Amino acid sequence: MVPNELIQKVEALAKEAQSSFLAAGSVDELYQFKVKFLGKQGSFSGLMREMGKMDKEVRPAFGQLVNQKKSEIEKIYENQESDLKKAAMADRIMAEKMDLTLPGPGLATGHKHPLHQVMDDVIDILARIGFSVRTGPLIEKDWYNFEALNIPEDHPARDMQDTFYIDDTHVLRTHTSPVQIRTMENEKPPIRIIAPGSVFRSDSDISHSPNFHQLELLLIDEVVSMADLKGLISYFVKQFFGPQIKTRFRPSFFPFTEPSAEVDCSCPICKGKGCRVCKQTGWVEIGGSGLVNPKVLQFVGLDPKKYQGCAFGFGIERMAIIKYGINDIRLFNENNSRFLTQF
Ligand code: 2NL
Repeated sequence: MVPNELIQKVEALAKEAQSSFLAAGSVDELYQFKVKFLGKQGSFSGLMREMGKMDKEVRPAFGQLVNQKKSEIEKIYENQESDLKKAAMADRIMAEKMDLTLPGPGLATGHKHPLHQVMDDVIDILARIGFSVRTGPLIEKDWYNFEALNIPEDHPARDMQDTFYIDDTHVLRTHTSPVQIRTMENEKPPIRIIAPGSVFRSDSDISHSPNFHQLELLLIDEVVSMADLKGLISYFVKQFFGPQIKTRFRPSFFPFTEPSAEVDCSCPICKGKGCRVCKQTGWVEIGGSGLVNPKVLQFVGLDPKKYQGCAFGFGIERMAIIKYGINDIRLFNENNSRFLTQF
């Protein structure tokens, strides 16, 4: 028979182990109790070692008792371990749960190149008041680029240093005027068109690019005057730069217009006070204009006694430079996203 006090000792130890296991708040804590009670140097092993000092008759029953209590405690340990592991997993799932309703990180989307924005804006403004877009070839016959525009053989605009020649009779167009010549040849007045597009001149520095963009406007009807031209351009300038921007016309000369006028507007950057963009003058030059030279009408087979016209031409890069205060035309072609994403 096992003495009562030994039985109580085993049961007290079993109780202590059970309540420790059940009190463990985490798997780690539980492992520490496992080592303490069930490990090789633990309390139950200690009881077994004490058997050596016991009477021979007591040993088998005591050993049985300890083993039975130990296996009960091991069961409790296993249940508790599985409960704690489940709870830990449930906590982890909660903590790592994805909120699928949160917005995504967003895709970096591109946008129109600033030159295309300006091009589309100016086309839009003029299309709304009845002008239609016409396009034409980049490689032009000498006739369309020069002759029909009353630019004779010896004119400085035909100089080798300005024009890219393809062969004796073909050039890279130096302006979009050939598109208007072709339109006047092929369509009947009234003509209200704009010719936007790429043009080429052998010139390259901070304010000149060998390939830039232009937009020219042409209006042909039975009665067209400088008043129509000034009204059109003033309206366009206010639409593009803002309602407070003034327009100024200075007498000038172009072979294809008579009379001709240079077009300035009050500086949209400093509102006319004077700044870097307008070189402290308060005014910036945006393009040229005039009434279509009767000689040009004759060249395309329109009767100058019946028809009159006005025209206006400007550079797209120049418009963008003025509107946004850009200081180097070459930035448009560098594809530097730190420049491009500002617009
Ligand atoms: C400028 C000057 C201009 C025109 C373009 C034109 C076209 C035909 C007939 C008459 Cl078909 N004129 N175009 C007229 C005056 C000026 O452009 O400085 N452009 C950047």
